[in-house]
Order: sequence, then C-alpha cells, then structure tokens
Amino acid sequence: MKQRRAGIVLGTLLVATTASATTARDASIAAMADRLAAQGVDRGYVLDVMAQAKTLDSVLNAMRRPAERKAWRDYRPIFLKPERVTAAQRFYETHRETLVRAEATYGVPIPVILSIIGVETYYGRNKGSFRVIDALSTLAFDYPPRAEFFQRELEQLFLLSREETLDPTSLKGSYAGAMGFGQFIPSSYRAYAVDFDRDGTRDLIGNPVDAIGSVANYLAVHGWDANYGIAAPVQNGAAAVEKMEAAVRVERSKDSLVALGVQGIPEAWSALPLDVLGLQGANGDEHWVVTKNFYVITRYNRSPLYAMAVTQLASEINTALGL
Ligand SMILES: [Ca+2]
Repeated sequence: MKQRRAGIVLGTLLVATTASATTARDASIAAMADRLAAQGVDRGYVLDVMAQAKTLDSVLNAMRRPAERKAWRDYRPIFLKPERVTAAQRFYETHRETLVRAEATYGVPIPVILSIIGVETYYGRNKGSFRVIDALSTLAFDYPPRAEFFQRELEQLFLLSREETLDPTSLKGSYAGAMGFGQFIPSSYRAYAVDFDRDGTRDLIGNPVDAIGSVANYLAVHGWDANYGIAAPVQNGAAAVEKMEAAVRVERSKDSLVALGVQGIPEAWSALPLDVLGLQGANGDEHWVVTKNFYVITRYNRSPLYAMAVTQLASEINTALGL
C-alpha cells in the first residue's frame, strides 16, 4: 500500500514537471510570436512553423561534444590535411575573380577567406544536414545553458526568412543552426551577409559569390587589419601564458612580453597589441604570439584552437597558391 501510494505521488510529480515544461515552452513561443508580430511577421505563421519544429537528441549530443574540447594535438589534424589544401586550390581556380575582388574590397587576404570556408564546410561540401528550425528550437528550449542565446537566434531566423524570402522549415544547417558555405547563424547572416554578385539577394547557402564576400565582410567589420600578420611561433613563452588553450585578449605590449622572457616576437609587431597563446602540440607545449587579426578570427568562432587551425591552413593555402 505504501509503495503504491509512493508510486502515485511520483507519477503526479512527473506529469506536473512535463506539463510545466510544455507550458514554459508554449509561453516562450507565444511571446516570440508576439514580438515578431510587432515587427510585421504573421503571428499564425510563426506558430504554424514552430508546431513543425522537432526536438532532436542528435543536436543536444553534438552540442555536448564539440571538437573544440580536444587538445590542439588532436584538433589540428582534423583540419590541417593536404586534401583540404587541394580543395582550396580547386575552389580558388573556380572563384578566383570573386576572391580577388573580396580581398580588394575588404582587405582580407584570399588565403584567410579560403581557409575559413575550408574549415567551416570543406568548400560547401558539408553545409549541414539538420533542419535549422529543429536545431535552433531544440537548443532554445531543451538546452538551458544557451537557451537565451538560441531563443534570440530562433527569432532572428524568422526575420531573416522574411528579408531573404527563405523557408524556415526547409533551411538546412549545422547542429547549432549555422548555414551555408561560411556557416552563419541567423543574426550574423542578417548583420554581415552581403549581396556580392549584386543580384538582389544575399544567398549564403546556394551562392558561393555571396558567401565569399560575406566571410570577408564579417572579418572586416570585426576589425581585420591588412597591415597585421596573424600569429608567429615564439620561444620561452610559458611565463606569458596563464592558461593553456584559453581565449586571448590581445592587449599586451611587446615590451611586457619580452620582460617575461618571450623570445622571437617579429620586429614588425613591436608597436602592436599582442598576446601569447599556449597550445598542447603533438611534440609538447607550443607558444605563439598573436595579433588583433587572430582575435578577429575568434569573433567567427570563440575557440583559439579554431583560430589557429584557420591561421595555419591559410598559411598552407598561401604557399600552395604561390600568393
Ligand atoms: Ca546575391
């Protein structure tokens, strides 16, 4: 009897928890629909699209196991492969004029643009197979650590879809809702995408010309400086590193780093704000002095490992293209 009663109480609690989660979700969706309606998006349309959104365990699993949690020695080989450099060369041959125009327009070097598109999607080969609406709604309502962020992106998706005449129920992207050759999330797409072939639409998914211009524009707006390099290996850098493989701020002077014993900082960088990044390499710890441009790459993806992979792949592409 006691057991039976405990069972009933537990059952009631479970039902209550599920019901309140559903209510909270419905309330969030209703509030989002209200905000979108105030901006002229049909409220019923928003609710109809959201009713088609599926919660995906595969999205939650991918979010909990990002590649960026690996050490540099295991992360680097994922991206620094000869085949990716070959693919970059092919993409360059196909889109040479566009890349030259993007570098001239935005001041971002061709190998850096190529490297980002290569790391993000292997030149459009892997643009993501999740429905963006499913990915974003899963993370918005079933992933509490980033719920606020992804609820904003979900709302941005509706605004983007209206602006660019996209169907939010058929758009595909990554498990985090990033789309197209350069993997832009909806807010970035709205803010930084450019119509680089001037056909009247900003298409980052089907149009490599728009995607190339948009990646360059993204880096330019975030402060890319054509006069800076990106990163250079240094010796005796350990004392300048607080935490290995941690984010860099790039607010230190060359003199302050030299005073800590760092050796090998390029002469040309004497007057630039710098930082030192420590990485766990295949042959032990590595130390790199980095400039503001390295920081700009981390505006694309916060991980310093990502930024270093982009930097090193860009260098290999640069060599391969003879630029
Ligand atoms: Ca266009």
